[in-house]
Order: sequence, then C-alpha cells, then structure tokens
Amino acid sequence: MPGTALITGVTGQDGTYLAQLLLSKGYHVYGLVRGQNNPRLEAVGRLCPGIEFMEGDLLDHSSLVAALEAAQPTEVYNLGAISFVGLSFKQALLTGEVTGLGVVRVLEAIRSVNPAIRLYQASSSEMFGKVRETPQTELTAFHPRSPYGVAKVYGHHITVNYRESYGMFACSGILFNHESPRRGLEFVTRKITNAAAKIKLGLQKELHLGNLDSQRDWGFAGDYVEAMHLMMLQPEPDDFVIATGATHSVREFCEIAFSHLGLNYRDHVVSDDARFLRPAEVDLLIGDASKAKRVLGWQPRVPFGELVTMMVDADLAAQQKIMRIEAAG
Ligand code: NAP
Ligand code: F7E
Repeated sequence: MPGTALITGVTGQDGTYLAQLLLSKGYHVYGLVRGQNNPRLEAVGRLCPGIEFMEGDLLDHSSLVAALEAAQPTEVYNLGAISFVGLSFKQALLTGEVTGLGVVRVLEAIRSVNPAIRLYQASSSEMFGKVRETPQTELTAFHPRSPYGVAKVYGHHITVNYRESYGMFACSGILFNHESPRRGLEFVTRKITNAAAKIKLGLQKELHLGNLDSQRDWGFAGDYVEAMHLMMLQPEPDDFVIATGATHSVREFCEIAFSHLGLNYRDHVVSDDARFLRPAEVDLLIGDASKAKRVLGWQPRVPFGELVTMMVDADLAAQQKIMRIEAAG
C-alpha cells in the first residue's frame, strides 16, 4: 500500500524523476523547497502534478522537524545537497554543512518526530575517489578527492551509524553518475550536449572544458530513481551500489554528442581550460551493481550511446523552441 513520501532536493534532477515515479505509484508526495521564492518551483509543479511543497532547509533543523510533523511521511528521500564537485572546492564549509551535516539533521529530525520513518540517503561514487579497486562495490574502501566526496562519506557513515545505534530503517544508495535532459548545466554531460546543440544552430562557436580523459560510469537518472524506491521496499535497510558497469571518457562523450549532429568535436572543443580543472581529480569510476541486481531485481535500461543522443536531441529541441519564440516576438 503506497504511503507518503517527503523528498528533499525535489527541485534537482533526481527530485523530479523520483516524485513522478512515486506519484505514479499512488504515493502522496511532499517536496521540501528552500528559499522564499525558489525559481524551479513552477517547473517542478508542472512536471509533477499533485505534488505538495513544504518550506525547509537542510541547514535549519527546526524546519525539518516542522516539515516531518506536518507531512507525517512514511518515507523520506534525502536528495538535497550541494552536489557540484567543482563548487565544493570553492565553498568547502558550506558543502560540509549541507551535504554532510544536513544528513544528521534529517536523521535527528526523524528520530524525534517518528523513528519508524524510512530514510533513503543519496550517497555517491565520489566517495571512492582515488579508487582502491576496480570495479567498485559496497565493500570498496573510500578515498574521497573533494570536499563534496568527504561530506558524502560523512553522510554515508552517519546513516549506517543511526541504523546500527537506533534500529532505524536508514539505507544508502551509492549511485554512480546519472544524467538526463534535466541535468544541471554545470555538469559536464549537459554542458556538452547544450553546447553541441548551440554550435549546430550557429549560436556558439567553441566549448571550453577541463580534463577530457576522466572516465565515468554514466547511467540515466530515470533508471536510478527506481533503485532508490526499491531499496525502501526491502524488509531490512541496506546499502547498494547503483551503476551500469561500463565506463567512458569525457572525450568519448564529446565524440558521440557532436557526431550525432554531424559535427567533429575536435573542431570546437578547447580542453585543459584551467577554470574547469580541479585541485584533485577522480580519474576513473566503474561500478559493480551485482548486489542491486540480485537483491532488488534492478537493471539499468538506457545504454550510454542512447543517453548521450537523448540529451543532445532534448537540447536541440529546446534551443530551436527558444529561437522560434524569439523570431515570433
Ligand atoms: P542536483 O540537481 O544538484 O539537486 C540538488 C538539490 O539539493 C536541489 O533541489 C537543491 O535545491 C537542493 N539543495 C541544495 N542546498 C539545499 C539546502 N540547504 N537545503 C535543502 N535543499 C538543498 O542534484 P541531483 O543530481 O538531483 O542529485 C540528487 C542527490 O544525489 C544529491 O544529494 C547528489 O549529491 C546525489 N548524487 C547525485 C549523483 C548524480 O550523478 N546526479 C550521483 C550520486 C549522488 P535548490 O533548488 O534550492 O538549489
Ligand atoms: O564532472 C570532468 C570533471 O561535474 C565529470 C555529481 O553529480 O557525479 C557528479 O560529479 C568529469 C570530472 O560530475 C569539465 O573534471 C572536464 O572528471 O559532470 P561532473 P562529477 O564530478 O563526476 C557524482 C557521482 C556526484 O555524486 C556528483 O554530485 O568531467 N570535466 N571538463 C568537467 N566537468 C565539468 N563540470 N565541467 C567541465 O567543463
């Protein structure tokens, strides 16, 4: 029987896919929104008809308690975070507060309002960082390479700690990179697909990127939110790696995105731009999701090439729409 879910980070990429999934299953869905006039609110309301919004901030414990008291959720999905690794180097303290300590604020709020509420914590493959083994599993040691990765390690361990200390249903999904047309423009995949579309339409000439050699295990966000929900349906809380098991370089991503539009990325991409290089890099990630496949019955559905072309097509259509509106007005 579907329950009531509260999602932090509902205005982000995963938040809208997860809200749509839970609404389609008959859940009553609340989205926690920060700020007095969040610019993403209207779009989320349009994408997720039936969702209800609550005010709250991961920096403000009492706002989390108030949201839980008002919503009385059976499940909380903690997706809220400063999630951009590049920004985390520039705003390390804020990242620690939101992405790290925000998790214990949620756990404490649950413990005081209703410890029976189930919690999903959005852990990350960035926790593996300078990888100790390949592929990475639930048992691979962590070696984070950014303030974001360090904050996620704290969030991960504190979730396990509350599960073990207080018997709470608190689980973590160790998700590898997942993308979609809703991905923020600051992340490399969407930056590439958006630029390729603009270059095709003559709106941009060059694309400045950092390290083209880093490799990621990229999947589709729509597939990954299904894994979050499956974890919450288990009889016991546990942690799961969610990944495709294939890795590709930023360069390969560029090649496929540009060639889909009949372009050669070499004619447009400027690499090693110092603005986009990081003080410490994560060179290679590739996940082993065998446990999720075995226990949850989860499978990724969208392969890499299809993911890239889906994003390019969406950006091309969006840019063409803007051009039509500008031409008409
Ligand atoms: P995203 O698009 O960057 O969304 C982040 C969300 O966090 C936004 O809704 C943002 O809301 C919210 N947020 C930021 N600061 C907050 C605060 N102080 N209080 C409450 N909410 C706050 O991230 P995503 O890609 O959807 O990822 C969802 C979660 O999964 C994140 O925790 C991320 O770290 C983690 N994760 C992502 C990936 C991936 O590849 N996408 C992989 C592993 C783990 P505003 O609208 O107010 O800014
Ligand atoms: O970088 C390189 C960059 O910012 C991917 C977040 O969702 O996934 C994401 O973190 C790679 C890195 O994602 C540019 O150096 C080159 O090696 O798209 P990204 P990320 O750092 O992997 C994990 C799993 C999360 O948990 C995070 O929340 O691409 N790269 N040139 C660039 N990256 C960016 N952003 N911009 C460039 O110009």
